[in-house]
Amino acid sequence: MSKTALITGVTGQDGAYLAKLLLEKGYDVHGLVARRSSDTRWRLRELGVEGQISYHEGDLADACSIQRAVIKAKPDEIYNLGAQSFVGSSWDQPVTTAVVDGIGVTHLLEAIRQFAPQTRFYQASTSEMFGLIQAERQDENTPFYPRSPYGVAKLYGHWITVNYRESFGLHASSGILFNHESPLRGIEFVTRKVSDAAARIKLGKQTELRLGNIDAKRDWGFAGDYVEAMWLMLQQEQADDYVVATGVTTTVRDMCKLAFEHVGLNYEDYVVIDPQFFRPAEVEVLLGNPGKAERKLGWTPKTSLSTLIEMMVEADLRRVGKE
Ligand code: NAP
Ligand code: G4F
Repeated sequence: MSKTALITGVTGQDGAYLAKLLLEKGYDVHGLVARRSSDTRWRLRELGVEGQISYHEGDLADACSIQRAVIKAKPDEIYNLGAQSFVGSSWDQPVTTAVVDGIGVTHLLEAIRQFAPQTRFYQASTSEMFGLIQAERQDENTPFYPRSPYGVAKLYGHWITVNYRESFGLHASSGILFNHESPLRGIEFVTRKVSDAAARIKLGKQTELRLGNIDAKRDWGFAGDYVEAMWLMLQQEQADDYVVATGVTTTVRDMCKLAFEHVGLNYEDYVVIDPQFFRPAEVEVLLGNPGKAERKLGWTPKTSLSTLIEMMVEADLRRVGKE
């Protein structure tokens, strides 16, 4: 019998890649979709899976809609990927971020506890919880120190997941994922902002790229690799928490260099530092230790940063070329 999965955030970057992976594995895939005034399913169309998913209208802030989706979909597995996921916006919308990224997790866990206690649960936790890092390489035992309303909200989501596992025996796992990117990444995130700008500048459609703190360092991987780790977590007998990362950290500056070199340009000729893109409190460096995911899940990242950036720039060259 095929399994059923419910994905919140199915229209996002990770939701689209995960939906594709689960469909390839023979799952019946359901997606929670929030009501919006314009189309949000473009990523699902890009991956050719839009018509293969059953959609449930709902919002993580609305407990009734979450309960209804869980009762109707009857999922074996729930992947909670829905979130206000842009760190920068979390200072402008701190309460929405807390409700959706924090309380929204409890809405799901309560629905599972009351109506579907055998359902396995994945929570999309984040390396942003490490924030002001307390160890050079962050793993599952590193203390947290979030630096944004987003990080604080996600920390609540992480601990309520651990708490419901320990309190009620739910199969609830928290994946502490470091930054992961793809051609489907939102344009507001720095890798995609850079790949899009490199393509536009190359094609004569833009003249400069305005960025904030280019000395910040991130551990960047490919989203297509990371959704595999999410699935693996829910296939384990015991629920647990896992860091998913590449173990390599790179500055925004060097990532720009890779993108611009790919189109034969020097980033220094185009990047302008603009104070509006600096954050009230910065996470200067993130570097994950994925040893536990490697040992227990048999998961390793397959895509290097240079391959990932090339993939993103090539996709943006094709897209911008058609505009
Ligand atoms: P994303 O592209 O921004 O997607 C977020 C998804 O959440 C979208 O489908 C969005 O729907 C949905 N959403 C937003 N508010 C909602 C609400 N109130 N109710 C229901 N759904 C809502 O994010 P992503 O990069 O795929 O990330 C997936 C998850 O992993 C997020 O929880 C993120 O915080 C977490 N995470 C991401 C990374 C990373 O590097 N990508 C790393 C660690 C953790 P619309 O399309 O309608 O806006
Ligand atoms: O691409 P970013 O906006 O991603 P950030 O803040 O690391 O968050 C992403 O990864 C988290 C995992 O660690 C996720 F939880 C979260 O949902 C999201 O997916 O910024 C990366 C770095 C930051 O240090 C930022 O200050 O790039 C720096 N940066 C420099 N100039 C910029 C810019 N970031 C953006 N978005 N735009 C700039 O112009």
